[in-house]
Amino acid sequence: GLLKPLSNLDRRLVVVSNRGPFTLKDSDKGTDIVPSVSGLVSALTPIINQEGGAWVGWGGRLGKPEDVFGRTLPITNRNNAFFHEVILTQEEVEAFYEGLSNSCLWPLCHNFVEKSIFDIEQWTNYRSVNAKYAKTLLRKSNSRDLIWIHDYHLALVPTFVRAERPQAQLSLFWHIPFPAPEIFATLPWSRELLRGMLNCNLIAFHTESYVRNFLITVEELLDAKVDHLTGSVFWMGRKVKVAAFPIGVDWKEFEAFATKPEIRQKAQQLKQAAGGDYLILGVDRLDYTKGIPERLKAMEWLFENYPEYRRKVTFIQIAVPSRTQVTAYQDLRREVEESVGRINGRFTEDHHIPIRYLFKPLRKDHLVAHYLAADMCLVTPLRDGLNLVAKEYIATNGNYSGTLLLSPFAGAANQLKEALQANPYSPQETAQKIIKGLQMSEGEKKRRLHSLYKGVKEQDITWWWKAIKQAWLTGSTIAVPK
Ligand code: ADQ
Repeated sequence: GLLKPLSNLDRRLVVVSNRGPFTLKDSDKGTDIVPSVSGLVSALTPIINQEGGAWVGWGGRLGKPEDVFGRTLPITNRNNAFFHEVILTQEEVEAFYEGLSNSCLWPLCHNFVEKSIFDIEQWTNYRSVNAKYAKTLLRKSNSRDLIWIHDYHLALVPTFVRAERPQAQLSLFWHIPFPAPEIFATLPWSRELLRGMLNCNLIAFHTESYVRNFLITVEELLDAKVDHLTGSVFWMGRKVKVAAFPIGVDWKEFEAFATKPEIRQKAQQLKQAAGGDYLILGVDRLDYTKGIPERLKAMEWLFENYPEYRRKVTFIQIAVPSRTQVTAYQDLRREVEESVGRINGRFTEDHHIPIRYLFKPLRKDHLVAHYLAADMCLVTPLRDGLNLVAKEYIATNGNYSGTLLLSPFAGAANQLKEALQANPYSPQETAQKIIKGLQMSEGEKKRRLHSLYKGVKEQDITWWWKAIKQAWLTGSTIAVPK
């Protein structure tokens, strides 16, 4: 029947995501356990800490096909939340993770159809790895638990769980864009994947436009009955709720970092070392969706056409190594490094180096020091589910100053309306908006920043989970604060 209001009593939260909160590494001396670094892990950790429960995910260790379950580790020191490690084989990492997830679904959902590799063996492997996660999940949860599945890696998990446990409470959060139906339809296994998602009770995306795309896609490809007004799909005798909940950040954490004297001092040192009058920053995983080569072209165009800025502007690009086994990412790295070399070769003057480039992850306090030091942050992806860097930059600088230049193709642009916008496909437009931002009056900068800061604080990570939980337990959404 239709979704009835659920009681939250005794319902434990069980999270499942591709990577878990810890990465394990075996050596002669034993097993090293370190926290995993990703936007998803930073978002879910405070939630599981507060709610308690369980988290199923891969811990980075490889095994033989018969090794399904790994270790169980406490997440908190209150003994109320545990990580259950999934073991993958080398072949599974290549076919399921690097292959179908990151070389097929990732580019497809970001509208890079020409980059998508469609390989039936990888799809078969994706299905069996999803069954493997479901097996661990079924063993580590019971039918009263709230099972919260994350991202495009695990779209078939609901199918395997629903088959064993018809009454299960399942919700999926899709962290990347959901493309238009004609793009999604190019996936040879589009229908099986959609049926997998529809085994959930609640499917959540970052924006209304992804919700719209999803609803039209299930109508067109599955002939499902859809109510667009309430965001419901009627499927197999169940009502599936589909809604938008843009993820937020733990702004208090960034604000706390930003007030620390040693971090403020570090920020000052960074600014001084960069030289010139203005420091501009980009922070991304090195991914072709993030528009890094396009951003560099904009900087090159700026230095070429506005020579008066050559010694005044320094641009720091921090790129986190990502998916380094995938060819498209290796090609991108070469392209970026070649551009940085070319631009610095052309425009270095009197020892002022215009582009600084870091290819490594940063500690959070150093990352925040960079956010603090930057007069402007360029978040100019070609396509992005949401983009947390934009919100982190605002959370860090909300009480100080800073200008955000945002791509309209980032999901965050729906909320961060007072940011300057530029089309990343146009280096000229991007360069002109950078200059506009640098020349903006202090009053206008402050007005825009305060309005952005208010939104980031209102729709933070706590709001995000509360809103999802509310929709999940009642089947209806709560109003998004304006
Ligand atoms: P990502 O594509 O990884 O996330 P993003 O949302 O920007 O993109 O999150 C990146 C995270 O990594 C941020 O929290 C940032 O602080 C951190 N980070 C970036 N550079 C770093 C560095 N050099 N060192 C350390 N940490 C660094 C996916 C989707 C996004 C969506 C998120 C969350 O692609 O669209 O916003 O999930 O749903």
